[in-house]
Amino acid sequence: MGQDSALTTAFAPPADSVLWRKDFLLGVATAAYQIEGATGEDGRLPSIWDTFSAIPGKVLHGDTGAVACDHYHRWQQDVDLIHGLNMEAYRLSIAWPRVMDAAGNPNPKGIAFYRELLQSLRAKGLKTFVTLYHWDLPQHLEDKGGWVNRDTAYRFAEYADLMSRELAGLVDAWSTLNEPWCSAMHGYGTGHHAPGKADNKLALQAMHHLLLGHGLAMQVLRRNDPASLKGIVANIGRGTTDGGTAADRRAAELFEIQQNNWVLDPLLKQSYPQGLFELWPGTEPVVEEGDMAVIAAPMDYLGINYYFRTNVRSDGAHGYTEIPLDGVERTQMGWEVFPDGLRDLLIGFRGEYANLPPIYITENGTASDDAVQDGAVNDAQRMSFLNRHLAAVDQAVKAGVDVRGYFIWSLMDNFEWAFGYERRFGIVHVDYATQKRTPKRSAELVRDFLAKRRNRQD
Ligand code: IFM
Repeated sequence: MGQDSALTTAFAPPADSVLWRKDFLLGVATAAYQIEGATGEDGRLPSIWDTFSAIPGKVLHGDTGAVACDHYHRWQQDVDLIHGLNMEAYRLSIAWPRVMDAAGNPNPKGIAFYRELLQSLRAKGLKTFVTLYHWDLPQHLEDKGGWVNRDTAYRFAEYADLMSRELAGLVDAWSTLNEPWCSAMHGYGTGHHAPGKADNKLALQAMHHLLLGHGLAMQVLRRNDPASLKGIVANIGRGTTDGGTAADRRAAELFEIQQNNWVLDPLLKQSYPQGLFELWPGTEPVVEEGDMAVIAAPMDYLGINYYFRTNVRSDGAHGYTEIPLDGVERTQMGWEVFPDGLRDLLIGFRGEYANLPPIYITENGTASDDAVQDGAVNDAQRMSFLNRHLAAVDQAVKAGVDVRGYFIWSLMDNFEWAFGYERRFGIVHVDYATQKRTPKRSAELVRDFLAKRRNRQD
């Protein structure tokens, strides 16, 4: 497995690590559909993930989010859990289909759920990072074309308007979208995610409307909740090649262009990267006058989610093909553990984007096949993973990148989309038969570090 065993049993950052700085925020993250369950309660409407996961063969073992971690009913216990782990911040998402009906009217019961949750987090001194869209589009909007339909961007801004009027003052940082790359590419390009369409041209149009929705939402968030931070969360990936030709090197560049620049260039440079259309000719989206300026509205922060590296070579035409490397450490997802990628991408973005906002690492973590044994879960591989990625963040900070916090994905094991419940990303184990939560060893180690940091005199 190639683990660094010296790092697996402890969480002890060096004295000069940014992790010791009390203003470097440490927290945990989740998302509504992955933990809440209660998909038919209190007026919640169906989402695209309810529809998609009900189709045989779309999700491993036929799992759905109908119950998930039953967080909708157990949220008080979960807030205590987060607080008990000494976390300083909690990143969650709001389920759009829970808070608005199909005519755009508020659903008071759904809104009350999030208001009470946020009030309770605030009462415990936790900072709240709230994502408006973590993939659970109301099905009635997908029925009208979903993100391929420009109108969805305007509906999203209405939803952002409602939420920021209702919840103003309870949110420290709003994020409009989580990982638009996944919504566009997996939702409309590969079809691996809801709504399951598979056409790159649709994916590019969906991305444009997602980003337009982001820009429109930024305007209403600024108006309704001026004191909060506002931004977006992008998933980034490292692309490298073990091939020796110029075409292989260009393939690695193209990989990163579609993975990173497709999202970051419109936000920070007001344009789509040309390499995207070299890779996928004929997929240029319809862009109306003024859209790019709306999309590129200044942000208070950029959320970065990082998980792995992809090795590619030229496909012999104008694209890349993935060539998995042998002998590297991989997670339960099959993803390569590659902390240097996070450091190198952060440093690269700092050079590439003059207007790069302050960064929060809004997700980083690993899945492992964890089981409770004698009441405990020894997830040594996870602690090693977290240690090495936090060290990579520290290196980026020392190189001048303005990173202000880090959220572990995830608080607890949950519905891992097309992989259902088999893949376990939590620092807290969930027994889905009983809903018992058991903090894993990594959770205990982070908890103890946070207590030490809090009590340190400096
Ligand atoms: O579980 C997901 C999350 O919803 C979005 N980012 C990646 C995680 C792990 O796949």
